[in-house]
Amino acid sequence: MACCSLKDPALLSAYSLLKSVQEIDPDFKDKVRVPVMVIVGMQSVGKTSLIEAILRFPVGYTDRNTGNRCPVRYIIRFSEHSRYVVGGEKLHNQAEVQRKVTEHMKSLQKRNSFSNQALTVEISDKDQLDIDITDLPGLQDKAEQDSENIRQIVEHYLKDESVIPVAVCKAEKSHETQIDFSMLEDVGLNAKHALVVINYFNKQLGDLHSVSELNSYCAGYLDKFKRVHFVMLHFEEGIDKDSMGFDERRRYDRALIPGEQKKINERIEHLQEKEPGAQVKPGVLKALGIGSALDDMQSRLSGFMEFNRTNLTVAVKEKIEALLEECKNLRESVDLDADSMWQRWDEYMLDFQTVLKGIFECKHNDIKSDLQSI
Ligand SMILES: Nc1nc2c(ncn2[C@@H]2O[C@H](COP(=O)(O)OP(=O)(O)OP(=O)(O)O)[C@@H](O)[C@H]2O)c(=O)[nH]1
Ligand SMILES: [Mg+2]
Repeated sequence: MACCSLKDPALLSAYSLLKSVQEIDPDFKDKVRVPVMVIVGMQSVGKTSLIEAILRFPVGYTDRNTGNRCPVRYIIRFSEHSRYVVGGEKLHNQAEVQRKVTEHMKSLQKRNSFSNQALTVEISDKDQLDIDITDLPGLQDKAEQDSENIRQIVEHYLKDESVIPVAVCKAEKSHETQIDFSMLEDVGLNAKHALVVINYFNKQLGDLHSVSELNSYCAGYLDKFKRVHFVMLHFEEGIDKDSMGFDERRRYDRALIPGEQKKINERIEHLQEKEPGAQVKPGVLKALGIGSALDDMQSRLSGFMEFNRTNLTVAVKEKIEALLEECKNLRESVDLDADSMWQRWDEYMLDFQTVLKGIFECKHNDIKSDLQSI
């Protein structure tokens, strides 16, 4: 499979369309399994920050006491025309998107309810990339009062065999102490299918003293998981993103990917100075940074479409034929009714003519008899 076809925007857009059709047509759901890509992880590991890194503006509703109460599906598209829709409501700008998502979460919180039903957020803009991804509420420790409700939502998504999970975890000292991953496996995460994003990499990267240490730290994870990426979704320590206004946050989010990459490069240069001649392994280099994780996420969706091209084409063709047949039947039934309506109208007009004729004849006879009587 050619590399560029793995991130084909046409395939990614077709994927979103298929998924939306499937949501409104249960019949189609049985015919073809379109996977849903979900972001899963413990609370506050940076799931929504990953979405914000894609969007390059804030959407998150982070409430330390309650967290998200339902999944949020983000349909993100590159387009020449800006379009923002949340829960079916068309909005004017990005700030309104954040406000609507927050309002939705607050209204669930007010009713003290949780929901499996995803809030759909559609964002099209000329600086967006193509992706369709669902942000799940963060899992909590068993002692927390909402933990069971959230667990049920996450399990509901993970039990679907076709799910593509993006598991976000906080970087630990080594892959061996990465215990939050086993908590995710407890709720049904299949490590083989998961794309693992190790966030909070700043701390670990700062603690590594040489290129060899970086290579062996990452190699531990790369051996354990099939697809893993090391990212810093908050690359500048000491900055309080949560207290920023919308515009300031957007500036931060826009600078995030290049800023993070710059920081990674500077750190590698520093480690190389300490260990002259040492090279970061290509597999490790490829796994560093938010950009590499986003590439991989897009490739998974595009790859699904490419791999299932034949099945999908057959299913879509069958669906189109079934819809055309339905259309034909509908048209015929309308035509039939129209015919019978015309026939009734003709009969009515004939009756009307007969009545008129009768009246006229009556009148005529009356006049005739009147004349005769003169
Ligand atoms: N220091 C540091 N903070 C981070 C990092 N990633 C995210 N944060 C911060 O952690 C907090 C939670 O981040 P979110 O992205 O909302 O986490 P989440 O996983 O979506 O949280 P829930 O939806 O509540 O489970 C925010 O204040 C982020 O700014 C990181 O890599 N380093
Ligand atoms: Mg979140």
